[in-house]
Amino acid sequence: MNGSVRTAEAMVQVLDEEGIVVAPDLEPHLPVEFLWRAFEGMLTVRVIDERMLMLQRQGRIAFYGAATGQEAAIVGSGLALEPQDWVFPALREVGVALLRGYSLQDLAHQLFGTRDDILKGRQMPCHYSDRRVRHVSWSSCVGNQVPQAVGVALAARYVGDPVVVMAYLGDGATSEGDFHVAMNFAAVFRAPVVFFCQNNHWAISVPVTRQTASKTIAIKAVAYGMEGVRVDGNDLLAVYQVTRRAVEKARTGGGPTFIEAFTYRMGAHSTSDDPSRYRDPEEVERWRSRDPIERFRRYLIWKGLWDADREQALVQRIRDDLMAAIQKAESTPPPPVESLFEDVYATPPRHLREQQMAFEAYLREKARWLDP
Ligand SMILES: Cc1ncc(C[n+]2csc(CCOP(=O)(O)OP(=O)(O)O)c2C)c(N)n1
Ligand SMILES: [Mg+2]
Repeated sequence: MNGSVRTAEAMVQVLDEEGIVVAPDLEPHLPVEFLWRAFEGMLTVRVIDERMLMLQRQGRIAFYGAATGQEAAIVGSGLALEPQDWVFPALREVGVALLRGYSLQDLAHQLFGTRDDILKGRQMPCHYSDRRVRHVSWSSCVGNQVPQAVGVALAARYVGDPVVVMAYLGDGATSEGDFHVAMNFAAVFRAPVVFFCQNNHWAISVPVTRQTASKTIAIKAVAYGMEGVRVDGNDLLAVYQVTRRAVEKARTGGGPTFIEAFTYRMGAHSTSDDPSRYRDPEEVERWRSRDPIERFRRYLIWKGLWDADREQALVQRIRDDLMAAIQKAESTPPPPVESLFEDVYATPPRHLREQQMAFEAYLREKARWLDP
């Protein structure tokens, strides 16, 4: 049904905070190994965040933005995609790329900006992208990716390519003009796109209550004639169900869906931020009891599928693999400076060739000066 206020206001939930199924008709009954893959995906995001925040504090990487608390929204939505689908991420969705084949080694090279970084060290740390897994580069400018995603979705439809495009965005991005342009265009032209908004309650220091006067974020979809769904973003099964449905609907010509995943940013916005300056620690404590990983673990226990040794071995393997990836990245040199001139033009124009020659002369001069 298009434009239903009810679904845009109510909250889809499969698991309660104790990990018990409260909506049996919505429980997806996934194979055991699929459930463990989801668990692994969430644990991976958590382990990476813990390690990288430490490395940033030690001065070994320049910048980091954690996704702690949002793992179910990220992994539950990522698992609903097919390999041919395209992802236009916002700030915190590298966990989606990791599910689709981006490796811990790729991630480490990106954060250290090494010679073997897919992006050749030209992006800020955390701005991951990899065409092999159809994870498009995000610009730091909030909201830019949303109309781009709609454009790609429409282009795919014109050429008859049955892909779905996933546009991730934050609650803050819903205040950008780009968001409204994209929503309108997608609904009018029934683009095969899914908008997945992680409402983590904060846009740096701006709370969601200052972001919008609407009752929910999902309800915004109604005015565009689009289905809006609000889901408990810390409930992996609910996120998976809702996203899977939206992806299938988009793929079969049913048009776009807007999903609001109700979640919480447990940590700082990024390593450049200090949330103690603007938010109440009690709020953070209240959300701690809704930890998405703990909730999913409880579900596995309740189902009789959890295994303490298996989880411990899994976490150990993720930690070991990550440590090995970090060590390799740290011992890999940065990209050669000459590579600065590559990749913009197939045939570099004269002014760029002149700059390149001047730069190379400067490097020769510097080398002579340092080693006469
Ligand atoms: C156009 C623009 N305005 C402001 C900023 C500064 N900025 C970076 S992230 C951010 C908040 C984004 O909040 P949200 O969309 O909720 O995503 P979250 O960080 O919570 O995941 C802001 C204001 C920016 N990068 N681009
Ligand atoms: Mg936010």
